Amino acid sequence: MRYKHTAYIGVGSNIGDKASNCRKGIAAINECEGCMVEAQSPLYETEPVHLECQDWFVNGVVRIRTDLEPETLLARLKAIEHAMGRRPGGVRFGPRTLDLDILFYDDRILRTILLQIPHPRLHERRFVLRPLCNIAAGLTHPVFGQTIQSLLSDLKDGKKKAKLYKCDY
Ligand code: PH2
Ligand code: MG
Ligand code: MG
Repeated sequence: MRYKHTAYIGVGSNIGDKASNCRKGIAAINECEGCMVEAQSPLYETEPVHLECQDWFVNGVVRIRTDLEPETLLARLKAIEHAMGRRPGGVRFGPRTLDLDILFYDDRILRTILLQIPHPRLHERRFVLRPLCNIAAGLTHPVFGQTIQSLLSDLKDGKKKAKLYKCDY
């Protein structure tokens, strides 16, 4: 295998042409030196969570193979967000042109100020678990010891909506 590590990246946008922003973000990850996109979920239109008074998002998830260590990968993802017009200092949980979050990196558990892996809120987010289930239903969360399928079934989010984005099928 060319690349040693497997990571899952959450992709989201709720400003401008959201689906196009997500697709451009995914293409840019694949073009990164030391990364290749191995699998891609469909895109979903998702109800905003945490900060509800904003536009719906388009969300998806990709599985990548990479030689980059998590901190380097994070820096590359931030550079892609920046190139797509995102600037630091926006409202927490607020609108964004492109959001690229590391969800898992192998079965590593990392808790630093800069980076938390697995992503600390992924298990409570339908907009992550729903697309993740398309490409990694049997993956076990290294902290909770539950599969993605099981976390999705247990979700208590008041049935926040995540519906397939119309152009994907
Ligand atoms: N991202 C957030 C906050 N809320 N809601 C949805 N549906 N999708 C997101 O990607 C999202 C969100 C902060 O990163
Ligand atoms: Mg995010
Ligand atoms: Mg982010």
